[in-house]
Amino acid sequence: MDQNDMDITNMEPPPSPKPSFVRNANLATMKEDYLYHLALDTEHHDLKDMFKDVRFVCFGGSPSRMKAFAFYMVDELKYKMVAGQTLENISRGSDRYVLYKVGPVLSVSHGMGIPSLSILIHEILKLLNHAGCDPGEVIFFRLGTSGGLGLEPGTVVISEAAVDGLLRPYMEVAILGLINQFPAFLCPMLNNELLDVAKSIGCETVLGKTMCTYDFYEGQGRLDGAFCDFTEEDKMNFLKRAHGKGIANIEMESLCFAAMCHRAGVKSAVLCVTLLDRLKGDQISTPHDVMEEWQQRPQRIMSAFIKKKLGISD
Ligand code: R2B
Ligand code: URA
Repeated sequence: MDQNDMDITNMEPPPSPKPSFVRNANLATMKEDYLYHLALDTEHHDLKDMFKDVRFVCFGGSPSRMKAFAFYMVDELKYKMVAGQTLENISRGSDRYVLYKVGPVLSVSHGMGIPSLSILIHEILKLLNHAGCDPGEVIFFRLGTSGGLGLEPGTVVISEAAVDGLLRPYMEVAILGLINQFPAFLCPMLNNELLDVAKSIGCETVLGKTMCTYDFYEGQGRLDGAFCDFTEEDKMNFLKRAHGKGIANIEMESLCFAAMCHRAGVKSAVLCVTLLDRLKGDQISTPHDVMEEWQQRPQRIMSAFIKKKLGISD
C-alpha cells in the first residue's frame, strides 16, 4: 500500500458542523455584496424578497438541462404562474451560469469541473444567507452525468462519499500558499431516502462512492485523449482497484460539492447517471435520444423526492 492508498471501504463520516451558509467575519463589514457571476447584488436586488422561500437547490452542469429541469418542475409541482408569465433566467445579466426559480426550487447550472462549481457554490451560499433562508432546512443536490464502473449504462449512482483521483476522501485547496484539506462526505440518511424514492419510481439506482477528477481524459484513465502515456493494462489495473474500493462512478464536481456543503453543514446529495461502463471502454457513443432519457433519470428522482417533501401527489 503506498502513502496515497487509504482504506476508504469503511469510512465513517466526520460529524457535520452546525449549519451556516457562511463562516466569514469579513462579510459583516461589507456595505454591499456583489455576487458577480450571478449578476445579483444586495444594492440593486431585494434578495430576501426574491429567494427567502428557497428549500431545494438543484445544480447540474449544463445550462439547457437546468433550464429544462426548471420547466419540468413547473409541471411536476403544478406551479401556478400569472397569465402570460414565463420562467426567466434570473442570472441573465451574466453568461456564466443560469438560475431559475420555481417556488421553493432553484435550478442552477455549474459548468464543468471544480473551479466553475466552487465559484458558484460560494455565491449561492452567500445568496441564501442574504435571503435569510434557514441553513438547516435547505438541501443542495447535484444532478449530473458520469462514467460507471461495472454498472449497466443508464444506472443512477447516489454518492456515499466523493474521493479525488488519488482515492482520498477530501478536497485539497491551496490557500495562501498552504494546502487545506476539506472532507467530502454526504448525508447517509438523505441518501437512503433518495434511494427509496428512486426505487418507488422504478429507476435503477445504486449507492456507491464517486471518484472526482480534475480532467476528463487522462485524469479518468482514458486512452483516447490527445495525450496518453499509459497502457490499456495500466488503465484497467487502476479502474479495477478503484472499483474494488467501492467506487461506482467517475465525474468532475462531486468532491467540491460534498466538501463545500459539508463545510457549511448544509445537507446535500449527488445523483449522477452513468453514460457508459468504464470497465468496457472510454468513448461515449450512445445515441443522443437514449442519453437524453438517461439524463432525465436523476431529475425524475429529484422531482419525486421534492413532491414527497412538499406533500404533493400526482
Ligand atoms: C460529468 O460530465 C462532464 C464531463 O463530460 C463533467 O462536468 C462531469 O462531472
Ligand atoms: N462525465 C465524466 O466526467 N466522465 C464520464 O465518463 C462521463 C461523463
